[in-house]
Amino acid sequence: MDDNGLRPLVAGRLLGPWAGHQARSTRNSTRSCQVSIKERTPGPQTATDIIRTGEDVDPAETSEWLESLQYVLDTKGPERVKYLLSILDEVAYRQGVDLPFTANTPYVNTIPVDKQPIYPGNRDIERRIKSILRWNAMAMVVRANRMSPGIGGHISTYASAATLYEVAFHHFFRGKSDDYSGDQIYFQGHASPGIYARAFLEGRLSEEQLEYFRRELAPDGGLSSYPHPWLMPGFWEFPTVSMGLGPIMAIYQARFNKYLTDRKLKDCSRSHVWCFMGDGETDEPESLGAISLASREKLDNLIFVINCNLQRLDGPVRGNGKIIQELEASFRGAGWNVIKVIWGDEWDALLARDKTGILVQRMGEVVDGEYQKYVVSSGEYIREHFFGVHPALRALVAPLSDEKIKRMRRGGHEPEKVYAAYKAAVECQGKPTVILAKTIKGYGLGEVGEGRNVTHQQKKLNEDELREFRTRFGIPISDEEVADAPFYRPAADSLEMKYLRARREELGGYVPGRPMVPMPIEVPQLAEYKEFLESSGDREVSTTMAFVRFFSKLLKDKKIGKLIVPIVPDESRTFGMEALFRQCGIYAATGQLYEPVDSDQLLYYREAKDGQILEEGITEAGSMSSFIAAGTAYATHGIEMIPFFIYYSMFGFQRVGDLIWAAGDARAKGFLLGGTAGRTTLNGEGLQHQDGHSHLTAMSYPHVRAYDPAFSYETTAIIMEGLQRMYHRGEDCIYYITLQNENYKMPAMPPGVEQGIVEGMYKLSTTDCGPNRPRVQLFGSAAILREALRAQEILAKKYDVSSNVWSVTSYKELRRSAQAARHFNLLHPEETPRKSYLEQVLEGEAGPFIAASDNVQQVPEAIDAWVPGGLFVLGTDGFGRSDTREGLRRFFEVDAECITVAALHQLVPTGQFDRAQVARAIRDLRIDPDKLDPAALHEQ
Ligand SMILES: Cc1ncc(C[n+]2csc(CCOP(=O)(O)OP(=O)(O)O)c2C)c(N)n1
Ligand SMILES: [Mg+2]
Repeated sequence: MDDNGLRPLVAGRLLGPWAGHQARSTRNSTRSCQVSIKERTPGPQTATDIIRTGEDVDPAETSEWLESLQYVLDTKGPERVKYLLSILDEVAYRQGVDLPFTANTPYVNTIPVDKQPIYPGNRDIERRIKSILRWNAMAMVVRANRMSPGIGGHISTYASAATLYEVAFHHFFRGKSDDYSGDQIYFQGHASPGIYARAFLEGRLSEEQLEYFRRELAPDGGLSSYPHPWLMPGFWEFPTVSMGLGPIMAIYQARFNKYLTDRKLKDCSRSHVWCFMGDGETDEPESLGAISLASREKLDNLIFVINCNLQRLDGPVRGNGKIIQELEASFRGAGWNVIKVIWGDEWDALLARDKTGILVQRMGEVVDGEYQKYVVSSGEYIREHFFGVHPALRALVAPLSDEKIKRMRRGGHEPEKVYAAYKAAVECQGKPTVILAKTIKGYGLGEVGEGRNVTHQQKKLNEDELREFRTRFGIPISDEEVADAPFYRPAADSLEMKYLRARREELGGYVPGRPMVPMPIEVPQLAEYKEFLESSGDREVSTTMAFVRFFSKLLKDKKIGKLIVPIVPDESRTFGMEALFRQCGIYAATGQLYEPVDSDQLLYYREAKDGQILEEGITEAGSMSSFIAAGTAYATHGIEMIPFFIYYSMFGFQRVGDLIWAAGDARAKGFLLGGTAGRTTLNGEGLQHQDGHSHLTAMSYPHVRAYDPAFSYETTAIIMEGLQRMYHRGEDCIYYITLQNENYKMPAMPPGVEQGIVEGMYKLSTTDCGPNRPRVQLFGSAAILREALRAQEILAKKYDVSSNVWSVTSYKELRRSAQAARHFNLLHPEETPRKSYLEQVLEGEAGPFIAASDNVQQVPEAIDAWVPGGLFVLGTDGFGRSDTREGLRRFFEVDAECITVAALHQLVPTGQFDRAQVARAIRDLRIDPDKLDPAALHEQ
């Protein structure tokens, strides 16, 4: 034997059974968190025992190879085997042996039974607690649906995940205590009844609250259907039920924890981020879309627990395949530590007895649809269909009764296995961990739901079914009472309750929980930023440029500068923000490991461990997830952070609208800056970029204050007000501010307009053409405000028409305050009617009123009901086009000439202008009366 222990190996040939799995995987993974070959193949006792049922053209030679492998394993250990296999792999590869790549390991538990740690809890008490939780969670849904049929709810999700949660509740989840933020836990939305059931036992929720599950409008309030910090502010931390958002938010939460630690703002190094999700949920692109970020950033504070019950709503997740293997390959390929928890301990004995590996092979070849079928089948069926395919397998279970075969559990229902996986996950260093736990959907529901395709929707149990459930889980409820499905809570001094409380005390308190401690911080005053309220003189700048200059000063602000989190998805240069790279640095957990190509320049691409900017790359979804993590840091970590997420406005509400909605659910705070906004202002980019509808979408987001400012002083006043409102007064809302890239001279802020800017509108300019001349009111926003001002001139000079031009900064704010007043007046007919800001400022102003916007017409139309005589609106409905700004504004009919015509047109019904005069104006202003309707899809 030579030094490498290679003697018995036949040169140039590779080991059959492991070549694909082990050798390749060694090449593709780092050392930490690895499990040895022996650990990963619990079936055969030794390598030489293995039987290949496939073709083996030279069994004697195979044996020789296996013997040598076994020899090295026994004498030098697994590390040596790994090394040798990797060398063999490489040599073969270089000589053109094309080994099929697989990131998979065999379909068995990653942690073998002999590596399982001793379970630290009292299994018996924990089982009793879990049974009570199962009962109460089920009863909550059943009772709610008896009280109001159709109210909904889910039983089977929690039923399959109860062990996964309970092991974590008793032994892992850390509560928030003192200065320690605890763990951040993303609970799977549909498992909420189980989490409520636990809070009930813990005494955090009352029986009445449980009674009113999904009845939040009940007199004393009920429980929200799913995790929702806005509706249950002290309880839930993270909204998760829009599938896929939990996983991506969790990844960026874990990264944000590292960011806070690296910037020395808060030590989050003891926190873990746990994300529980369904296997069906992994089909959402957001679920797996950011997993490579997690490994790239070495997020060893992140643990995904995927409940692989093999079912989603309609049926199997992968009937013809294996979701666990598929996910294993994706996560291992992305560099995660993957722990499979597939089989319960009854299977360990079988695996130990199987000297040939045929059981592992069979486990691997059966598809998920078949495994699901076994759940609803008898032991006899399983014996025939699973074990019956090979005499060796059949022999393996010959001593077992059908009943025993039927009761062999899956790993996700076995606390020891789950505990082992969690322990390995929290101890893992240098990479994130995913636990793939195999379970049964609707576990414990018996014939009504366990493993059935309809189980997701199951909400009703009849008396017999309730009795069976009660008996199976040993709930002390009598036969007389059981039909009522009453809630059950053991006495406060019972063993169960004492144990439950003691475990949580030990782990730092109850979870979930979201403390609501107001933390007003001092923010700068507008007066400190007055240079941004002044005229730009002869300099033509855009609102984007003005914002960036202002932002750069804000980042240096003594009071809040370091709390700001600038977030950009690869658009800094688009917005002229590259100077910030140098000023603040780009966050990089590793620091900068290379000399940047522009290092000789002043504004070089500076990455740093304490960098402030989150340069996310091209992912608006990831950026938004960072925004949420930063914007909720006040609740999660007790520290106010101020995110500014700057992006192409087209790729905001339309692209990641669900995440913006989740930010509201999560009560996030901060600023969204929609750059390059306006359908005609971003002119050359064409239809994929020109946003003329984000303000329409924003209109429907309850927590968003949306502004479309025209001038630097407006933007500045809005942001300063936002800082006051969110960070000093403690309101949770999000400011959405659109920025444009058209350069023009910025005027100085006129006196007395501050309130109007934040409330939504103010009168900017007036012309007076004489006492008997008609007067029109022109509303303009953002860059189109200047078209309204030009129209004012045309109207005065060419048509002797007086006008007022109003800058409308926010139709949404105007509408909201008008709605609030109307709501009060509707229900208080005998009281003095309230007047909204909009009604107050328009009081005494005579129409006609004309609005022009770079957004769709529906945006200004939002206030139509409150404008005396109604509002005639010009907007940019339809697909964008590439052309000059002038061309586009004429095409969409929002330029000064079109505004002029609209104004004259509106004077016809008042008798102050006639139709012929309008027709003449159309000719004079060179508007083609037969031009295309910009919103038409096809030429008419
Ligand atoms: C984005 C989104 N699409 C659809 C749904 C509706 N939905 C709720 S649960 C569910 C099936 C869940 O299956 P899985 O993720 O496997 O969870 P399980 O209940 O099996 O644990 C679906 C489709 C949703 N909540 N969110
Ligand atoms: Mg599922």
